[in-house]
Amino acid sequence: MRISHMLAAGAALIATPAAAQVAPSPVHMNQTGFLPTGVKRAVVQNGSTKPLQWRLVDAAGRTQASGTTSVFGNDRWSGSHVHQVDFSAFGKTGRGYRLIVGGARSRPFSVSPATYNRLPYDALAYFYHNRAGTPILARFAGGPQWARPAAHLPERASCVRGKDSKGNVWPGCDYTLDVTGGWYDAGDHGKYVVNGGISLWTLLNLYERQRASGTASPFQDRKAAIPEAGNGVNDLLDEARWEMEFFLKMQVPEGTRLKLPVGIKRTEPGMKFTEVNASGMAHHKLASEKWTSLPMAPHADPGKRQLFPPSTSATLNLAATAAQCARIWREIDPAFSGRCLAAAERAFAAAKRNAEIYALADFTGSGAYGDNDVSDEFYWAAAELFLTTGQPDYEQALKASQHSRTQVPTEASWPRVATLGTMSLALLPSKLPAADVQRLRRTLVAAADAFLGDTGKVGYAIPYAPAGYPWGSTSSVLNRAMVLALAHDFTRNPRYRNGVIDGIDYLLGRNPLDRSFVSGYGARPLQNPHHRFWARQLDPKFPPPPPGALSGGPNNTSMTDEIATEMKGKCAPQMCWADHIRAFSLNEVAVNWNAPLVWVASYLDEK
Ligand code: 9MR
Repeated sequence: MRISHMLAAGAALIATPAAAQVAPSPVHMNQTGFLPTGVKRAVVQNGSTKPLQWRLVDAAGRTQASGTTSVFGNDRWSGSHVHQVDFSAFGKTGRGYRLIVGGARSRPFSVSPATYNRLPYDALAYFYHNRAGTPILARFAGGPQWARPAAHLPERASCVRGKDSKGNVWPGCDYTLDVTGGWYDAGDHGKYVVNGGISLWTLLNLYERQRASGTASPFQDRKAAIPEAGNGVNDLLDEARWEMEFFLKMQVPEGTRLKLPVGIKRTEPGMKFTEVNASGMAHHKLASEKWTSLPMAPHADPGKRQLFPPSTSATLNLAATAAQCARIWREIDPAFSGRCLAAAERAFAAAKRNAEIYALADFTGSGAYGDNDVSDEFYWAAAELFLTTGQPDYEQALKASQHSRTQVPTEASWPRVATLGTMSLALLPSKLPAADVQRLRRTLVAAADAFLGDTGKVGYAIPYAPAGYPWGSTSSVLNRAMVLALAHDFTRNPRYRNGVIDGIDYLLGRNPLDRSFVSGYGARPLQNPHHRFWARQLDPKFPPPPPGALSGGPNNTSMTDEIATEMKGKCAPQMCWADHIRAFSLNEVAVNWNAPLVWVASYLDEK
């Protein structure tokens, strides 16, 4: 803080390090420590082709464990020749341990059952910090630096109209909607139904999984610092409801006819618009007319905000999450549950009527979240609606879907959501025949096995070995970890829980950058995310990120910002990252990345 105050005087546009970062260590490991049980690994970069000796010493310097490294060799993901240290057998709780490998010494670390007792709360706090349409109060936000006035309150908008990037003239709509509330998506202030959907599902699924597995929720009322604490409802649900209420407002009013491109998958000049009954669909997003500049507190946003045309994918995101809402709030708040159920059923019917309306309105100022395969969204929504209602229509839609025959699912991501439906069906009681549930569980275990198969291929021993690292790669690791956790629930085989640990260890420091991708966690944490308000790197009047925000992480496949462009072609996949506010393709934060962090951190904190 003090450093940036000194450096930034009169130099607001020169990026200055927000705070000093400690020097890298040659021993790469989870910088927040280890749980007593489960896999414990470190990685060192060393050219030796022979194993190295390692010792684990306690705070007094006494050797507690020792062994030799496994020589992994050249690793294409880190671009280095690496050795792995496996000290899983050591499980003695304590602090101040160090690993000495060859000549290299680690930072002190702890082994403790409390390793993950803060992260679930800090990761969830991300969502409060990014609420739209409400003041963010110091007493909930963790300090006055994160407080800010209400922004986009109220938020009333009409549909985007006029020429898109290809000269198509969008007709707009003749109504405005009150779409106040929800979460900002990421470093920008757009509110997107598609990406909000997987995020909302993930938080609600955490609640449902903890109930299904008989685990006490860490988010019982008053556990989180949010205004709703004390209302008698689980705080995780309170946070999720903030987004759900916004989703309900994004639904197209009854009796609405709109001119939309039907069946067209790519924006092209001269697109044909066809009038359709759009009632019950969901608008794809609410976003600015132009990209706003950085830094910018949400309440200072000068821009015009617009509703974007409804899309089939957004409509099905609404159907799926509103179906979840309907069953979760059934007893907690029957009226809200009823609103959710009605919205979900209307949305599903609207999506069936308008099954090929893709997000094509190509205007600047916001993310596209375009997706021209909505078969997985249909499957997901049918699964959630079937679980909630037991209606045969939804079961038929489910069974007719190609996704019901997937043998080895992939990890979910915002455009690929079939696995979300499978996870819900495998987890929750339903009218599905027991044999079908068992089969779905086996497919998730098969996915988990495939992920574990990747661990052996990667120098840093993580269950993730894509040809290239995508935008938001940290969330791919976490979405895999969720499947691994369910595989552990279903089989009780510890190897799956170890896969979860390998994943989180990578995010918290066992990586070739020796960085933790989570703010406030680890010796070398994320400090300068791409975020308009957590923008201290650009202006000391703005705060740093609060603890618990996850960077999108290394990305060597779509390096589009000015920092990434410079690095392109010069970095191994896991090295294509920079802790810089301008590096939006490497270092943004987003709701769909923090949600699985909440899920996985809560899972690891279970006793
Ligand atoms: O997460 C999205 C990623 O999969 C896409 O490749 C990328 C480019 O379209 O957009 C990412 O989402 C961003 C969104 O478009 C706008 N808000 C910030 C999101 C995270 O970077």
